Amino acid sequence: MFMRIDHVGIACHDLEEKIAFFERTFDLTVVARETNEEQGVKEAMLHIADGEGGGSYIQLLEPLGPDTPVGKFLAKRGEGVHHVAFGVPDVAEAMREIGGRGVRVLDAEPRHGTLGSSIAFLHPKDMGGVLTELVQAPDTGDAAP
Ligand code: MC0
Repeated sequence: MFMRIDHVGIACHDLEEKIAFFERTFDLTVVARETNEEQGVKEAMLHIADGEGGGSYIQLLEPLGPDTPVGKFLAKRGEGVHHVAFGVPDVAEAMREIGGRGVRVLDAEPRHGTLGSSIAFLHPKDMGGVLTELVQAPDTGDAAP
């Protein structure tokens, strides 16, 4: 079901400062930036590698406000790994299968994710304490609107 690790999401207070750190320390390059109002974040994707089914990235996340998922996470836990995202061939199918195995799927339907992807989240309390995201790359099927 999981094809690869699509990205690791890292919560931060200052996106520009954290991008500069990752660029100068690891020679990574920003390949996309986006403000996602629905998810309450401003984010940047830094490319790591390409593989079968799509690339893998570090995703830096700055909250748009305190009452957002990343804003609440930062207030409670401080900066650090916010979620791990797995590439799947069909996000709707993965939601159905994983949901049928007793894991809470946080989205009723796939949502718009970065780089034109379709995404859904799994509850961290059912995933060993790790907020988990399912990602369907846009070229593997129909992306969410
Ligand atoms: C919260 N908890 C986490 C967590 N966020 N545990 C691990 N990793 C996280 N990221 C834990 C809290 O510590 C708390 O545990 C419990 O979950 C409830 O948290 P809460 O602070 O009371 O907040 P809730 O319940 O209102 O919401 C938590 C939940 C929410 C995970 C359901 O944040 C959510 O729906 N997240 C999915 C959407 C999201 O994160 N979007 C931002 C990334 P205790 O033990 O203290 O009770 S958007 C993104 O990444 C897009 C752009 C993309 O990739 O394309």
